[in-house]
Amino acid sequence: MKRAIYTGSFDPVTYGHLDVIGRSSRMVDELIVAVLKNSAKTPLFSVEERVKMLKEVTKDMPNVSVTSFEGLTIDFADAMDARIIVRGLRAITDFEYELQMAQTNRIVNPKVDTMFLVTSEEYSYLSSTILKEIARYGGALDRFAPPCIIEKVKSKYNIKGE
Ligand code: COD
Repeated sequence: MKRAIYTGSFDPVTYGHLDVIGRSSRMVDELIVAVLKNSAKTPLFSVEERVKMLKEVTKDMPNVSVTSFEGLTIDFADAMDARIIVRGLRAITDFEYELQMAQTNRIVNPKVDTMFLVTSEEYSYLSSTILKEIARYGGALDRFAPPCIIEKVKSKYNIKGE
């Protein structure tokens, strides 16, 4: 049984995340998508809201489950009996942090490997932060996330639907 975890803030989930979820879920038997609790960042959505949104957008992916976790990613991988940590790489700016994290995690637990998926070209610019920034200024969001997510972002910012 090949089980992987894909962790992140997902505040909120974007088409970039969904692309990584779709592609990696086809490589493994089971993919656990997990929202980190108590991240240093101040989130727009609560952990529960983010889990709910992820569940909604992955409901047609039978081998994908969604949960939340606290603490270190590597400990969560161990607790889930997963041997693969999935991460997405957008630009060279992601690389330094991701390399450091992957190497540290392998020192802590050599049984777990990090698998990097290079972003699809159309999502290389995309992050939850960019989405929220555009939302704040009332820009069009339809290329960034599924309609059900955009609706929730708009209601957080009190933006009326078109
Ligand atoms: N295309 C491809 N990949 C993407 C895209 C995109 N457009 N957008 C995001 N991604 C990838 C990111 O590169 C990342 O791999 C993943 O999706 C999640 O992204 P985010 O932005 O939602 O979440 P992050 O990166 O802010 O969250 C990272 C954690 C908070 C989960 C991370 O810091 C972590 O694991 N922390 C736990 C503590 C820990 O174990 N620390 C490590 C010490 S070595």
